[in-house]
Amino acid sequence: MPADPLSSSKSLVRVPAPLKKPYAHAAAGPGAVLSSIRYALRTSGVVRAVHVFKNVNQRHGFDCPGCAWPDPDHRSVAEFCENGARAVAHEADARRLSRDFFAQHSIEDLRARSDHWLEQQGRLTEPMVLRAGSCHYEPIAWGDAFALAASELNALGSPDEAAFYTSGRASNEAAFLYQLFARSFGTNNLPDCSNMCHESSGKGLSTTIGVSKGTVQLGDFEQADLILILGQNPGTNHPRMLSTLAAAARRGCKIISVNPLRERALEVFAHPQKVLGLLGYGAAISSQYVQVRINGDVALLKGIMKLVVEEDRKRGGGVLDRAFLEAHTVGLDAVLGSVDEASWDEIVTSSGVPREEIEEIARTYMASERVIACWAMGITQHKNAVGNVREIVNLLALRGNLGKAGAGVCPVRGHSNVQGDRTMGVYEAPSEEFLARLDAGTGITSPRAPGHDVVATIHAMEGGRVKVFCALGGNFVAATPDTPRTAAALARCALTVQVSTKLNRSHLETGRTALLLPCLGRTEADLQGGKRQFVTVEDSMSVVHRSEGRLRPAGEHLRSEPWIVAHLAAAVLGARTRLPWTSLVEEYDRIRDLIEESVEGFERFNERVRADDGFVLANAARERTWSTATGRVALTAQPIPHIEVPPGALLMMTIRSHDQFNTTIYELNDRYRGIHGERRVILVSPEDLALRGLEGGDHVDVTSHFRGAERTVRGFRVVPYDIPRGCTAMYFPEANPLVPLDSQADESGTPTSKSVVVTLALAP
Ligand SMILES: Nc1nc2c(c(=O)[nH]1)N[C@H]1C(S)=C(S)[C@@H](COP(=O)(O)OP(=O)(O)OC[C@H]3O[C@@H](n4cnc5c(=O)[nH]c(N)nc54)[C@H](O)[C@@H]3O)O[C@H]1N2
Ligand SMILES: Nc1nc2c(c(=O)[nH]1)N[C@H]1C(S)=C(S)[C@@H](COP(=O)(O)OP(=O)(O)OC[C@H]3O[C@@H](n4cnc5c(=O)[nH]c(N)nc54)[C@H](O)[C@@H]3O)O[C@H]1N2
Ligand SMILES: [Mo]
Repeated sequence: MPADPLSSSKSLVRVPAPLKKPYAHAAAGPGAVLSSIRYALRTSGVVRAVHVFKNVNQRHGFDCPGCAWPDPDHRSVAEFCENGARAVAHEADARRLSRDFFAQHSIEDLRARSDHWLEQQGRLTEPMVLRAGSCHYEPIAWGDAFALAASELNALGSPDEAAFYTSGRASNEAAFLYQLFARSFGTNNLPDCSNMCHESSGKGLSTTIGVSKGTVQLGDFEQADLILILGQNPGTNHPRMLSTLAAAARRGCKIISVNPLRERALEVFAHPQKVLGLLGYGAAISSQYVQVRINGDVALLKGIMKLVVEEDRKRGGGVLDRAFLEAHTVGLDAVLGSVDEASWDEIVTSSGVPREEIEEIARTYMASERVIACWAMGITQHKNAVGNVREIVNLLALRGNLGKAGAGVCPVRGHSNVQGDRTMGVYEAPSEEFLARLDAGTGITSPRAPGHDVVATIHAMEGGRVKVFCALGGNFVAATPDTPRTAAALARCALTVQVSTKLNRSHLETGRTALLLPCLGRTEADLQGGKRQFVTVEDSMSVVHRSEGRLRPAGEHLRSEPWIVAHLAAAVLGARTRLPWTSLVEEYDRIRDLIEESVEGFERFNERVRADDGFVLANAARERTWSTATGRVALTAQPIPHIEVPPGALLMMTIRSHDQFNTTIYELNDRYRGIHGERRVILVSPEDLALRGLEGGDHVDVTSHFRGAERTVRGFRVVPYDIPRGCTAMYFPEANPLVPLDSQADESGTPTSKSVVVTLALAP
């Protein structure tokens, strides 16, 4: 196999040549596969690696923990991508973290290490405790760990002084038990990673089309005439989506990408499976690439709508889908008003996209009968993020692109089961309908007062109102905004509990006492009562299916997430609960039976999920039934947002590199962007650099500005990059100390990680 020329580069920061001509090497090509195989061999060893790759996303294998993109009905032998392979290899790590490791390394010592180093130390193998005043974690027996948690939780003045965080990798079974435990304990404090991710999509969609999820299925991508990709970088974050896009492009479907960066994998792409057959070839993905300004999406969408409406008027109808609009929507006049009001000056200045380019998009949109809009974090992490989503709905509705084959909305989820966790009730603001059904099915009496989301939890810890913090996976302190502030908030807790597979920053920024509870990962066989169990997950398109690990667990003391949650619940609730917690986890069918009784849409759960491809949850909006207040799609007038960026300042977005999964850093490279060996970088346009007298490779201190407060990170290297003037990008999580905790999206509360106002100064 030919080596990938970019990944073999040894230079520290490879500054990419101006991207005037198309990137010559196909993304996800030979280098992609080679690099994940190399990574797997290094971390897992040959036998384990082969075993792992054979079972990813197969019907009787485990669900890839990489992302939430669905599996096609016709799976190829290896239905995974480079990054999925890497996520899997990272979990199947042959290295072990023993009690000796913790005896050798104090908390202070570990704090001084990089996140990359921490995750590279191997799998956690036994429960550990950090006792008040101690500098080292020490082993603790499972039973003693639960007793300790129980005594701290039961000593609280109120159940609302505890918060239970979930990261989106937890299975449906684990998530269901977890929220059941929190609500049995007496609180809705169930913050989750969704609060920082697609919360804005959920809010925007539930209030417009009446469901909080996407409406399309994989089959719709085979019928669409146009796919819009807004604020999403699938080449890196959802590589298997590229297969779907490439297939669509090959049959003539238009694909328009809207992004401040020219993400190479969206421009050119080669199919990794073809590469395995030594056939590597590339195909143009995007028919049009629109380099919008950060947060210029509403202006751009407004411009497209303006042209669509004008054309309809010019032709005397036939462009707008009047039949759909009259039968299915309310609020059209308000939308038309906002479209008429917007001036071209404002549209072009705010979007940063020339009028001719917007005209080209509008022509393609009007020539397409079936349009899908996909989006991710570039849309959801802004102050006006919910408005962004509503404007996407407006655009689609104008031509009836909702609830019909080959058309609809597709918020592309991040974590592999983040959507399922919500379906299972991991949500701080559940509806009365959900709670009533849960209570009827389980016999508990759920609290009704809404709980804290992620940002509110941090505030409550700061204020001493939350004293016990428990996390089912994730890396709370690194993933949340304002890192030092969040760390200080956690330090005020009496107890922090982390259920984890690998060491991370959140194990080091703890409460007075801390528990580290090691769990099985997706890839590992989960034996209960001598019988191998499977769990279930829900993908981005509402398909619920099985996931069953095969590997020998990384250690004999590891327990499954459902087991840990159930035993914690039994210890904490004692005689206060009538639920048979420990018996539920002896046979997971029993958990699923309880889910069937307690959650809408899970009739005959155990039977249906045993079908080869699982089953699809009903989605009313797909059938043009709108569960909104009016029973119709709510069209809304969205103002073009204006973020105040003072002269000299830049608008900064935090983005993911190729070699990371959220806070887990696999390697220090970002191959498709040509950045190697360094993550503490800031991407700036050559014009903005020249204005500031800066050059590529310079070290700068970056300061964010919000409501008069300043936050600074030091010594980031400047990379000249093809990015609109006035815009800049840095990596998540290195840039999180710059993201102000109180800068949140309206309605959804999502931290505005894609619009941070910053200034640069040459580092002394
Ligand atoms: N390998 C890998 N896969 C992952 C993850 C990972 O870290 N690594 N994370 C998972 C998770 S939890 C999630 S949520 C998804 C995230 O998937 P993405 O949303 O694709 O991830 P980000 O890197 O945050 O990318 C945001 C993209 O939006 C663009 N963007 C930023 N601001 C704007 C804007 O204002 N307008 C527009 N139009 N574009 C904008 C950025 O340039 C970037 O291309 O990926 C999931 N999959
Ligand atoms: N600035 C900025 N901040 C962001 C974002 C951004 O774009 N910019 N994105 C946000 C988004 S979209 C998200 S989803 C959040 C992510 O926030 P989180 O979900 O909290 O973070 P992750 O990095 O995905 O969590 C990684 C940790 O999960 C643990 N883990 C891995 N597998 C398992 C498992 O099977 N079980 C258990 N129990 N633990 C496991 C490992 O210990 C690992 O260290 O971050 C958000 N933060
Ligand atoms: Mo996410």
